[in-house]
Amino acid sequence: MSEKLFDLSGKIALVTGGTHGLGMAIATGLANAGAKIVINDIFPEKLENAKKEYASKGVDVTTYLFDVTDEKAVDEYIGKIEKEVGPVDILVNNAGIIKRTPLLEMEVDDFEQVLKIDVTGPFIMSKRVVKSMVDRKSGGKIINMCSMMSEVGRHSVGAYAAAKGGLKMLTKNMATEWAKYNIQVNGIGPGYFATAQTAPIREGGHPFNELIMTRTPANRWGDPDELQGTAIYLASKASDFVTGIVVYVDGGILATLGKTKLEQ
Ligand code: NAP
Ligand code: GCO
Repeated sequence: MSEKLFDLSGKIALVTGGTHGLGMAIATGLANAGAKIVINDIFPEKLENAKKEYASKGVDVTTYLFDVTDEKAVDEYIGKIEKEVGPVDILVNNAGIIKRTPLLEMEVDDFEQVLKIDVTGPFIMSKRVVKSMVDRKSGGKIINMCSMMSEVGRHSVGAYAAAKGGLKMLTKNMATEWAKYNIQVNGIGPGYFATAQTAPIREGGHPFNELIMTRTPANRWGDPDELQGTAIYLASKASDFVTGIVVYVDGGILATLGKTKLEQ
């Protein structure tokens, strides 16, 4: 009985920006739990390369080229996905960007681009996917990729923190409005994970790497595959009475003030 709780067989999962990083790890986990995977991206070559990488993991993905902030394209492509693959049961709003610039130096256009992709994108995607779920009376699952920055700030990521804080509250509002359709909306809040997005502050002896070691009780960066269990839980029957929360997968960093080098 318990294995059925986490079984995604017969479900279709759309993971935005799933060509690498956390999105690929989550999509692979959902596939291993039985889901059929669809991903999108904004660069064709990344979709081609990703298809091969997924195949090397034994995962057959269907890929689509569209921007999550382009409402017309999202409407067109969700329609295409429904025709060519099937209705979306699980949406993972993973696509996102970060710009590391102190607020006093940040251009308004850059600030707005971060919010557009990281908050408006999930809104546009969810609104379109949920419209079909409601029409089909199918219920469904929405998972928004939040962040530690949904809870705390840090120097030079003000736009991103505003976006991810907003995405946490958008998650709660989506949960509020869509529960009556049996659609659960939750967030995953990763701590610091080793991906292309964090490479600039993790590699080459960057001092931030040392900060993460002292601030994270687990004393290490997360491995993207360590998000798969939480993603499968939030995508499955096991979480049918869970909605409006953010599950932090962070090695304990949000639980503590940190430790000195002597306490490592
Ligand atoms: P990443 O390596 O930067 O990947 C982000 C993905 O989103 C890329 O595939 C990117 O495509 C895609 N994307 C960006 N803008 C898009 C748009 N307008 N439409 C469609 N796709 C778009 O990030 P990551 O480290 O894997 O993180 C994935 C998500 O988790 C992000 O939302 C990030 O904020 C969040 N997160 C990451 C960490 C971490 O430690 N890495 C921690 C907490 C939260 P291109 O590569 O083609 O631009
Ligand atoms: C940064 C990092 C973080 C991570 C993640 C932490 O510059 O601080 O990129 O923002 O991406 O969001 O949860």
